[in-house]
Amino acid sequence: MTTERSLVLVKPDGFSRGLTGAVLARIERKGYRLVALEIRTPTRELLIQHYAEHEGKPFFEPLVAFMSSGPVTAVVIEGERCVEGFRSIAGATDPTKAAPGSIRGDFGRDFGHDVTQNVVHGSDSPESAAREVGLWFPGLT
Ligand code: D4T
Repeated sequence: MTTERSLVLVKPDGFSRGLTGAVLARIERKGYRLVALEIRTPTRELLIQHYAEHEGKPFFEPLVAFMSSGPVTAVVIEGERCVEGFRSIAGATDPTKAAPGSIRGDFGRDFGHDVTQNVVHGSDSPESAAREVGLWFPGLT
């Protein structure tokens, strides 16, 4: 068994469009458990740490500005290979390329090759997940 945890964010576009419930339903339908959940507007400081790997890239500042523009739903999920599994449920980064049936494929909108607003975030590896869960939910054991 390789039960693991992942950090999922319903980004400001998804939250403001009322898609949190639909995202959570897909997570639960897949069999993953919800371990922690909080609605909050992330600070710039948190986002700079969260997106540290992208610092210096042209989309970094717009990404941090967008992600701190309003509430997000931050969720820790748990389940067998849920890091890879949630990435699969989420679909490709670009909502136009994301497969139909995935969250981004079904809900993501195209803003002209700008993929900043793509509804959800999911950790991309178990190592990233551990780091991100620690950042967003420091008290979680
Ligand atoms: P996240 O991390 O939000 O789940 O998205 P992905 O894992 O699918 O994509 P990513 O880490 O490569 O990008 C993080 C975040 O930056 C935005 N982005 C990305 C952007 O605005 N322009 C770009 O060219 C890329 C690559 C979208 C997601």
